[in-house]
Amino acid sequence: MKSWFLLSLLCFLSVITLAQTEKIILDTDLDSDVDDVGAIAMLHTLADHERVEILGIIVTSNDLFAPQCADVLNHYFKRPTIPIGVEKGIPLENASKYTKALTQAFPHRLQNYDDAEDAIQLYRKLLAAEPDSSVTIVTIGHLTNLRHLIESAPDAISELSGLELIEKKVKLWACMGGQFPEGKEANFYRPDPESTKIAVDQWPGRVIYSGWEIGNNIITGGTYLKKSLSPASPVYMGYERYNDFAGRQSWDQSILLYLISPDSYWNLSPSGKALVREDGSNAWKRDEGAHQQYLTEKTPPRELAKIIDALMVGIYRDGF
Ligand SMILES: [Ca+2]
Repeated sequence: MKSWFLLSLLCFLSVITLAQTEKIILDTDLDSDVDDVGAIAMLHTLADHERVEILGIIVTSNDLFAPQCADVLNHYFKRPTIPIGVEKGIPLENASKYTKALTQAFPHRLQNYDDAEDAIQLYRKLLAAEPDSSVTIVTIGHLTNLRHLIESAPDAISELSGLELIEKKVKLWACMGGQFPEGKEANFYRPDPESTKIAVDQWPGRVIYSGWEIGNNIITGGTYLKKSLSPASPVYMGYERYNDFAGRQSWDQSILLYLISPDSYWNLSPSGKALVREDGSNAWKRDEGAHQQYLTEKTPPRELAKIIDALMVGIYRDGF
């Protein structure tokens, strides 16, 4: 009995010791699809259990209510001071099924799109303040703001260029985007394939891609979510407005699950580099000296869906 107890204690302690708190900047196109809402809900569950620290949220979207909607989610999950950045000076619209409704229904700090910070300044400020090689940038949308970070010049925030800041501060770019080993996926081709090509070609460090094929078979946000969430939750309202809990692919949540448990649920491709064409489609070139890899399937998608659904409703198990 005693040895069983000691063994259990050792296993528990090893899980605690191994679990790192990942410093994350999330770059999201919180507008057209609802998996961004699911990913942000999941991120807050992980923050509740100190698996991640959310440094900031970059909203890469032309949706008039997207930054306020991110702010709504941060307020609901009791992190109302998370800084939010947007691309300034762009034409705005509201085509989202849920951003306006959430903004009107729930408390938030930002009253207008332009109350959010400038995305490039925020990216630079957040990176400059962190220790070397400590930040993971997670992109779950298109790459316009990331491209602008790469191309940013030294300024009052940092004497380093954007590329130098990335080299010094970022340990990983975790990217939901592309289709592997070859294909055409929306984050890469719509609406800004030029920025995709620049970001992928010029990125100086390690990249892990979760391609379209990974999240496409993982269906979450259905009946389980409806039963498990309070109707007073903005996550509930988001999924209700989007497709009334008919279930949705989990492209954006998948890269987060990989991040907190990199050895568990997927295999990694051999090292190489994504080759982005002008139309945003991509291929793959194997290269042992390169620092990019993409996820390949290992765990049945139905199992992954259960884990992601649980994390989206706030349930966390040790050992993820
Ligand atoms: Ca997205």
